[in-house]
Amino acid sequence: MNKPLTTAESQPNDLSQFWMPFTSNRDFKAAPRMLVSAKGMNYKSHDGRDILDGSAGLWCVNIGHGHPKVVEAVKAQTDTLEFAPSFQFAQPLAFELAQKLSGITPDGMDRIFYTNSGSEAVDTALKIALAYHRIRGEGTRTRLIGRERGYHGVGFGGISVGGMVANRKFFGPLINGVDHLPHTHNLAEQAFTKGQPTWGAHLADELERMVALHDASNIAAVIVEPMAGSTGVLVPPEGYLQRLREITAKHGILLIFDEVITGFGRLGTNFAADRFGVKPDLFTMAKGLTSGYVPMGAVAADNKIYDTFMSESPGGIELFHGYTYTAHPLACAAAMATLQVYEEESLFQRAADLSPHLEDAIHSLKDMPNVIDIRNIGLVGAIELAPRDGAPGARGMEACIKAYEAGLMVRVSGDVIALSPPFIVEKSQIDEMMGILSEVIKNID
Ligand code: PXG
Ligand code: PLP
Repeated sequence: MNKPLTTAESQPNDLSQFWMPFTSNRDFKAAPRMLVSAKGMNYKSHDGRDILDGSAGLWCVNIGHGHPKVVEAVKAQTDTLEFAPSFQFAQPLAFELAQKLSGITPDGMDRIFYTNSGSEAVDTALKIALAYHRIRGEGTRTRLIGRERGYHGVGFGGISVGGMVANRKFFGPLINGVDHLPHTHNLAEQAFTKGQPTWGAHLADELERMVALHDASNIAAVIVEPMAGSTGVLVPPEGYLQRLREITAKHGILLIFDEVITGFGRLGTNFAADRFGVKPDLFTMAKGLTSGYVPMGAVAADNKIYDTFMSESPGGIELFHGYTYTAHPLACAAAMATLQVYEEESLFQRAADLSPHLEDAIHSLKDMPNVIDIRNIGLVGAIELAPRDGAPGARGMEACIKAYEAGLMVRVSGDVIALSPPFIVEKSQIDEMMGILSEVIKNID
């Protein structure tokens, strides 16, 4: 029987129905942190306070909140065409956006497959890799290689190649035939490095061991985040990504960069591929694509991959994959307007220009209590706190809550505090963030 819209069990202010993601529901619902509006660099909390956005929402709101150009574009699109199917039909913005995107993707990576999130983009990239090898007659290439401490979203593909234990351990055997490269984080060798660590490129050579073990003819793809974000900001060692590129190319293995966080200016360039001068075969994007105003993700593929599907598949549908909301008109409108804002306000350059200031400011917290590492690249910074005995993550979570109470939103992963502000941030606001964080860190034991 249909329930009426209001029932006895849904009272105003009843928080029990929304099962919150990646959150302690019990702790949150006992002491909620509710955000009710946002503009520019600030959220407004339910108790009327301004909360400085140190994390661009969840690493996505690169242009800042409530930008009128994107807001207007989405409103206008709603009036014109709110939905159109992308299976066997299409709407023009999908093509216009792909064309615009191809103007900023690395040369020869001009083919765009849309999804609705980063997780879907990861699944899509892995499926394209498998299908690509099969369609060109190398269907034995099925093995996927991820990396320890990798985060590739929460789909079964993403958690299989991902390497965050808590995200994997409850979910059975996952997908078959996956190996993991070692992660590149090593405090003894790298603590308090500014920018890229010099130690660690040799860890890419582990891929040669995997090739020796399995044979290249069985390996489809390697997927890594160029800079690992979710797992606590792991900056790639100098030469590491170049080495992965050399080894994958040598053995005919596709290299997939997961640029869900690093894409769209976060490292001061269009993509991390540009920053590090390494071109993958496929890469994912999401978050900054629409600055989070409407959900959207995408995969960019090397033209040769798309061309192979067009020339080698027998006719009819070339790739049996897609989402109801692939190329959703509102998402396309948000992305078009967001890309325009990036361009008009030179925001990627602004992120690059602010990077030295963030670096100096964050490294000034070096001698605070319990701080065991500080790292940074582009407009990303991280402060790693020592874990409490027997309670890893507790100190980090306390820092997150205390910062919020003091008017600053940060992301915490375990005991790592991550900062990734919108690119419109002012230097004075970066300083304000450090002021709050230093008080917070001083006041937790
Ligand atoms: N790949 C990477 C590299 C990501 O960072 C995803 C895939 C999944 O995207 P979706 O849109 O499905 O969430 C991500 C997402 C954090 C944090 O605080 C990071 C993400 C999401 C939420 C929180 O580190 N990254
Ligand atoms: N489940 C059912 C029963 C469906 O009909 C569909 C789509 O038609 C899906 C899942 C997939 O949904 P989406 O295309 O939004 O990913």
